[in-house]
Amino acid sequence: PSPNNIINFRAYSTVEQIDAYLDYISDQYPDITDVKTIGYSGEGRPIRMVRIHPRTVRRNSNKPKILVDAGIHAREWIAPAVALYMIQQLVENNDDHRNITEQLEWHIIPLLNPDGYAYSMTTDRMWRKNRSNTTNPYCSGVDLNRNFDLFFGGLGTSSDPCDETYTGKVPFSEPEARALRDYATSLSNVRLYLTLHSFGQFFLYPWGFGDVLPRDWRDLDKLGRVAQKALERVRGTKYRVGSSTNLLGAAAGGSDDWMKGRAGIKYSYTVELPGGGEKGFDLPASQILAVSQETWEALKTMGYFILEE
Ligand code: ING
Ligand code: ZN
Repeated sequence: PSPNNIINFRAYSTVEQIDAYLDYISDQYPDITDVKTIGYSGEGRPIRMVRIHPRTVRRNSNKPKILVDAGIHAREWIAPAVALYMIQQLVENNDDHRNITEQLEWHIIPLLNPDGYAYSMTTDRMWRKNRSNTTNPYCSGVDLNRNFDLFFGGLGTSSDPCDETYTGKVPFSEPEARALRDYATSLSNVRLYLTLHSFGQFFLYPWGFGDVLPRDWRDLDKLGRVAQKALERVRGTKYRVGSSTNLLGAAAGGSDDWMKGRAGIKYSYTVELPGGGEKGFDLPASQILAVSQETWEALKTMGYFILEE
């Protein structure tokens, strides 16, 4: 394969660069990857997914799967960067971790909210939501992480389109949330769901809708701590593990709650990557590689856990 000159993890990628990298992956590694468009954003951008699916291995459609998304929130730029790093490692460096690429299937959506991301690059660095029109002509955007339908409109949400946590009018009003829902529903045997956000250094598991825990919370806590330890080993970065309500306060309608409560994915986590810069979301680009490397160690370890379980 020709060297990849499209992403280098020394700068944050634009939507166009992310698309170009996915095109490159799909051209250069057709035997390992499927790159698919799973839906379109409100402004018509494709929402794309990379499936790591080596043809050299006996193909079994019911392999255990790991579903990862990033960039639900526009300003959390480190999240898509880490997702691209994961894709690069799984596709271009797969000798280091053959078992988890061959015996598991990874489905990675590196940029769920391309409209918001583009807007945060061109116009408003602190933009969080998507860019859809609302009932208020002065305020646009829905918080995609409040648009899922487990306890839609509950604690930690807003029905005011001018707020950062605006739910949208109805559950799944937004094409980006529907794309993720429909893609998850189309897969069988998904064992682990990870949604990459920033910031705060947490492995969060359900429930986010309120102050109760899933019946199997001990299992989620255990895998969270496995990831936490693997991450800390790299360069000492400390994460906390717990339910999102217990660690951050309730926020209903999130994707992690839906994946566990409705899609039946046992292990579902929101990963809050490290912050930096002035506002926390503007982690300097010089940190992308170090954050990606330590996070990838944790996520690989989660892969091995899923494989052995
Ligand atoms: N934080 C999450 C948010 O959507 C969260 C917190 C986690 C809410 C899990 C619900 C479930 O507000 C960020 N950084 O977006
Ligand atoms: Zn977020």
